Order: sequence, then structure tokens, then C-alpha cells
Amino acid sequence: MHTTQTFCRICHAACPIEVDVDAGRITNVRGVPADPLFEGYTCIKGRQLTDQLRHPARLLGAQRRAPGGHFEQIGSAAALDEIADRLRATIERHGPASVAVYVGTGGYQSSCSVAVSRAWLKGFGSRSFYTSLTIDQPAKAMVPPLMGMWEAGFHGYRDADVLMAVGYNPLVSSFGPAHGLQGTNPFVELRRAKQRGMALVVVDPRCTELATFADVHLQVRPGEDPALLAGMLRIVLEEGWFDAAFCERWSDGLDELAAAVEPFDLGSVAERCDVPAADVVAATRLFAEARRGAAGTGTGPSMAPHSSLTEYLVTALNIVCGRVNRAGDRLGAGWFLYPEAPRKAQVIAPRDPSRGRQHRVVDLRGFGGPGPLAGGEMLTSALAEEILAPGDGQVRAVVVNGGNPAVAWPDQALTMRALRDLELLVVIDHRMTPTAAVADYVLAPKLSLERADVPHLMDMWFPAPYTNYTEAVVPPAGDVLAEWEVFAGLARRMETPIQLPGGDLSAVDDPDDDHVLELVYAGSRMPIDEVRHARGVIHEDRALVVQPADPDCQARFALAPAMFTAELDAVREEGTSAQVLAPGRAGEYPFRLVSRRLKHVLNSLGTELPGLRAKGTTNHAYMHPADLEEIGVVPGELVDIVSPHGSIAAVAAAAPDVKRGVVSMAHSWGDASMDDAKVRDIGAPTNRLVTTAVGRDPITGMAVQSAIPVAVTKREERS
Ligand SMILES: Nc1nc2c(c(=O)[nH]1)N[C@H]1C(S)=C(S)[C@@H](COP(=O)(O)OP(=O)(O)OC[C@H]3O[C@@H](n4cnc5c(=O)[nH]c(N)nc54)[C@H](O)[C@@H]3O)O[C@H]1N2
Ligand SMILES: Nc1nc2c(c(=O)[nH]1)N[C@H]1C(S)=C(S)[C@@H](COP(=O)(O)OP(=O)(O)OC[C@H]3O[C@@H](n4cnc5c(=O)[nH]c(N)nc54)[C@H](O)[C@@H]3O)O[C@H]1N2
Ligand code: SF4
Ligand SMILES: [Mo]
Repeated sequence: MHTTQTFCRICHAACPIEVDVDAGRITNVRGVPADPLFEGYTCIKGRQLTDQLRHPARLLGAQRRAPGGHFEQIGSAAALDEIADRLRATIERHGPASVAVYVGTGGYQSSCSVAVSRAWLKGFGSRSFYTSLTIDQPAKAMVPPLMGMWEAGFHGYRDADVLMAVGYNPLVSSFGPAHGLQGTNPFVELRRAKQRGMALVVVDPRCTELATFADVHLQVRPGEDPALLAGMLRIVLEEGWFDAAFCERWSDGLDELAAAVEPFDLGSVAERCDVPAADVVAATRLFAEARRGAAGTGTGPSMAPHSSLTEYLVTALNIVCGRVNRAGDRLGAGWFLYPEAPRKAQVIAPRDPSRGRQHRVVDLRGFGGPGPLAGGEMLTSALAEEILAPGDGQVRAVVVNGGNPAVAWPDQALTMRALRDLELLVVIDHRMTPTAAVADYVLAPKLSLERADVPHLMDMWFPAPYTNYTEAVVPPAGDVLAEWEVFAGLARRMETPIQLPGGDLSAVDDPDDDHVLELVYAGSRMPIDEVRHARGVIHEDRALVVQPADPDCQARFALAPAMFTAELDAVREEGTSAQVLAPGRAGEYPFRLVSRRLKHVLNSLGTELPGLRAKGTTNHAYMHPADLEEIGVVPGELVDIVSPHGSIAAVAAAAPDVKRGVVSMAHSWGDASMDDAKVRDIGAPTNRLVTTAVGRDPITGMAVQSAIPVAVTKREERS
């Protein structure tokens, strides 16, 4: 037996772990107390890695759908032969754009798979690249460029006097905006920050784990963040609590912004958002009077109506308060894995990032442009329609790289119709998910401890210049392939290139994980070879230090782009965000269903493992006890949840931390059966309540996936 250090890749957070390996098998997983950033922190999911690798239901080889509809085993190489043949035929018949890739959360955890799968598509001329980013928080990528961006970023959390968290909960999700609280030992980090005097403002309809630490918690009515933020901006501008000198030098449109938020007076905002007026003022004062610290959003508001507008208002609040890093400031993250970019204390001029292809089925564009995450992609919320709508450019084949569309994409019924309509569906997943169940081929992937990786997402978000690297620490468990091996194998058979920053992967003989890392991260600020030896350490000496602005920099923030001020006007006229999905009928849907994360699962992943299943087998509908009483439901009973678009069953749970009138429920549970007969064992997918037909965000195309107007009634259980 030996002990070795690696890091967990169940989620993006990349917690360092120490594992005992006995005869090629992991026998134990622990945190690494000596790690300077994580200090031993792990979560319950990471501690199940041993079980995940060895789970009896784990797929250890490829599966092919047989003519009778059932699956049969096939060698991975033979599966790739057949898939390559079928893809070639599809491209011949329908053109290159008919082949799409969807990278989901599972695909994102492997540090080469996003780049390789995108480059694979480009290699035969398809731009049909889709990821879970565009059903997650696309406004973060698409809104700031429209307003202009500060090269050196907003104030980070490490030395903030105030943090304003709008709809995120890193104590459960390990996730926050780039300048928010991250999942690196989040409880301890937060306690330390409070001790040094950081003020915390939380905007969330639930009294979350994070909100219990808040100085002011605004328990907003879901979906009303635009009104609340407009109201806060109005106070800041009226009271003169903004950085006038900064605005004067670096922004245009301050007067137009003031005019746009003028109708959002304190009284009407407090009433609409159902928060005490005094708390709105207190939160605004705390934020505005601090010296350092920024506001940021999470998945809550990004899935609610008007998500781009919300992102715009939060960004405007940061800008008018001058919460940007100035010359001489040190940045948190080291950005070691990406090419060195300028970090000057200046604005990058506003531009339209949606340079991607025009969607056929809706008047929206994908997006592209510079930056590690923005190599160009289309909008996943439109993919089901792109599959179903006939004509030139129709998507006919999809490779799902670690995702679960059947439960994760908006509008489950539409999604299932689309998946079943495909000529070819290939799913790379180690579990027989409801998506895999309708696939033509399921390819079994190597899991995290079986491959080399770098923390490619946290590299941009670590609160300190820290990096990591791991080799594979156990041999692959069967006839399994790393995601990049799938695409490299297909490219070899199709004789197409995979152009990566360091060269063509298809031209490399017999590549391994490390070759691919070298190609994907070529030109990185810290060469991969150096990262290998620099792991698990904070490199203070390599911190990025903000440089002064170019003296002739003319670029300025646009504080009041017309598309946003017009949408804010529309919000005022709506009166309530429930109108977005149920125009004229909002009263029929008295509750609003909001999304949330649960500690023991990662979206649809987790409950197959006994240690996690013990924590719950369904996605409860958490509701305030008084609401349950009012609808005559006892905790544990079943309810029907009906939106203007669809319905699901759920097990009711009493939760005093949930605002009255709100149902808080995790997504991506259940299966594609549509009847929820097994709701107590597998939960139900909230995406059956979601539609892409109305209420889409005008910039990102996001469907309303949170703050969904619903009615809730007791379900009579059949015995
Ligand atoms: N209504 C509603 N809808 C939502 C959300 C919401 O809050 N509400 N959230 C949205 C968000 S933020 C996201 S990110 C999406 C998630 O959408 P998806 O990413 O499509 O869904 P997941 O359930 O995360 O699917 C990940 C799959 O990857 C597999 N997997 C795990 N590890 C590996 C691996 O190493 N390799 C491979 N190949 N596969 C692996 C898992 O078994 C799992 O089936 O859903 C979105 N949809
Ligand atoms: N344990 C665990 N960790 C995860 C995941 C998981 O499934 N489980 N998923 C991963 C993924 S894919 C992602 S994208 C991240 C997401 O990370 P987060 O964004 O932190 O996700 P949540 O914890 O759901 O926090 C969202 C919060 O928004 C609130 N909210 C909902 N609607 C609204 C609204 O209209 N307005 C406001 N102001 N708030 C609202 C909810 O009550 C909730 O507390 O987490 C990642 N980490
Ligand atoms: S937070 Fe994410 S990376 Fe860390 S142990 Fe949990 S699942 Fe693994
Ligand atoms: Mo996500």
C-alpha cells in the first residue's frame, strides 16, 4: 500500500486529497491539512471517491443499442469505428453543422475535454458546440463585454470590507462569482473574514447557510432582483454614495442610469420585493460605504427572469462604487494555466460578444471572442429546437460529453422529443442515466483518479496564486476512455485534425494525458512542466500586480446601454416577474419555485452511491411550514407542482428558512418517465416545469429555470 496526493474532480473546486492505494485500488480518501489554501477541506461527495470508482453499476465498457432496443456490450475501439462511420454519413447527408457536442458538468471536470471536443468539431467545420455554461450563468460571459470590462477585475474577496452575494451559496455549492467567496475551505474563510470585520449582504429568498452569517439578509421575492438592484442604485446615486471621480474618468451614461432607476423608489421596491424598506437602505449603505468589496450573482438570479438585466445592474453597482482593482493591487488568482493577459487599471471598450453563429430557431446568436471560456459556443437552451426544426443546419447527431440533458435541459418533454429524434446520440458517462438510456452508444469514461488533470476552472478563481497538478493515481478500471481519447479516436478514424494551442493532436503518435495537457495549455503563464512541480503551493512571488492605465486609454464603461434601460422600463410595467411566464394569469400560480444545490449531490450525480443516498433519495419541495399548513399538507406527503407549462410530483418538506410563498427545490432529479411514480426514490425533474417558448432572456436565451410561478396542491397518493 502507498499514499499519494491528488485532487478531487467530482466538482470544479479541486480540493486536494490524499489517497491510500492498495494493489491499484483506492482504499481511503482524506483532505490535506497541510495544503495552504484548502487546509484539509473536502466535502461529503469527494469522500465517496472510493465507492464511485468501484460501484457495481459503474459502466466499465461501451454499450451499443441493439435492434431490439436493449443495450449490448461492445469494445470501445469497435464502438468508435461504428460511431465514426455513422458521423461521416451524417456529415455527408446534412453537412458538418449537423454534428453537435454538448459538454455537461461531467465533461467540464476533465481539464482537456472542453478544448479537445470543441477543436474536434472545428476540425470538420462544425460550430455546433454547446455546453452547460449556457444553461447556467451565461450572463456572466455575455453582459460585461456589452458594458465594457475592467482589465484588472473587480475587488476580490480576500481583502474586502463588504461582500454582497446575490443568489449564490458557496457553503453548499463551493461556487461563487470570480470575485466572490470560493469553495476553498469556505466556512473557515468566511469566519476569518467576519472576524477581520467584513460585512456581508445576502440577497436570497432562502435563509441559506451563507445568509446565516449576513449582516443584512434581504429575503427577496424570487425573480424581483432587478427591481431591488435598481432601487439600491437609485439610493446610491441620490445619496451621493458613489465614486464620482471614478465615474467621471471611466464611464458614460451616469445620468441615463439615474433616469432609468428613478421610478424604483424605496416604497415600491420594498413592496414589490417584499423586504423591509429599512433593510434595503441598510444593505445599500453597508455596501456603498465600504472601501473595498464587490457584489456578484450566482445561479439563483441567473436562472430567474431578466437574468442579463440583473447581471447588468449588479455590474453597474460595482462600477459606480468604483470597486475595481487599481494600479499596485495584487490579484487573487494566478491565472497560471492561461496565456499572460494585460492587467492594467483601465477599461476594455464595450463590444458585442455574440459573434457566434445565428441560431436558426430563435433570433439569438451564440457567442465567441477571447478568453479561456469563450472560444465560441451556441446556446444550449436552443439545442432541442435545433434538433427538431427541419432544414439546412438541423442538428442530427449529438455527442454528450458528461452531461444529462434528459433532466438538466429546460423543458423536459421537448428535450426528450429531440433526443429521440436524433439519427445518432452518443453519451460519454459512467452511469446509465435517463439520457444514456435513449442513446445509440454509451461510452464509459475514465473517472477522475484515473487521469492526469490541472484545476482549469479554479485557476481563474483561486483566491491566491495557487495551482495544482495530478497524475493518474490508479490504473483505469476497464475498457474506459478519457474524454479526449474519444474525440482523438474519432478524429483519427475520420481523418480530421484537432487543432489545439500547442498543435494538432491528431498528428501526435500515441498521445497520453500529459501530451494533451501540454497541447491544450501551451503558452500558459506557467508552463505545464513547471505546474507539475509547483503544485499545492501559494506562489505569492508570482502574484499578478495591476499595472497603471495607458495614459491615452479612451475606453469607458457604458453605464446605460439602451437595451438594458428599455428592459428595466418593461420590468416596471410588468409589476411582478410572475407575469413573464403567466401573462395576465399570475394569480393562478401563487408560489414561486426556486432552484438550490444540495450538499450530497452534484446536479444529477450522487444518489447511486450508498454514502450519499443515505442523505436523501428525493429532491424535496422545501416550503415554509405555514404555507404547508395553509394548503393542508403534512411534511412527507406528496404534492403536485404545476407551472404554466407542466407539472411534477414532489415530497413536501417543512423548511422555516424558505420565504413564504416559495418552493425551494433542487434540479436534475428523477427520470424521463413523466409520471413521477418513483418520486420518493428518485425525485422529479423541475425542468418539466420549464419552457423555452416564453420568457427567454433577450441576450443569453436563458429560459426561466428559477422563480417559476407555480401552484402547489396536495396529491392523493395511490397505494
Ligand atoms: N431547472 C433548472 N435547470 C438547471 C439548473 C437549475 O438550477 N434549475 N442548473 C443548470 C446548471 S447550473 C447546470 S451546470 C446544468 C447541469 O447539466 P448537466 O451537466 O447536463 O447535468 P449533470 O447532472 O451535471 O450531468 C453530468 C453527468 O456527467 C457524468 N460524469 C461525472 N463524472 C464524469 C466524468 O469524469 N466523465 C464523464 N464523461 N462523465 C462524468 C455524471 O454521471 C452525470 O450524468 O443543469 C442546468 N439546469
Ligand atoms: N453540493 C453541490 N455543489 C454544487 C452543485 C450541486 O448540485 N451540489 N452544482 C454545481 C453547479 S453546476 C453550479 S452552477 C454551482 C451553483 O452554485 P450557486 O450559484 O451557489 O448555487 P445554489 O447553491 O443553488 O445557490 C443559488 C441560490 O439562489 C437562490 N435563488 C433562487 N432564485 C433566486 C432569485 O430569483 N433571486 C435570488 N436573489 N436568489 C435566488 C437560491 O435560494 C439559492 O440559495 O454549484 C456547483 N456546486
Ligand atoms: S467540493 Fe467538489 S472537489 Fe471538493 S471534495 Fe467536494 S466534490 Fe470534491
Ligand atoms: Mo452549473
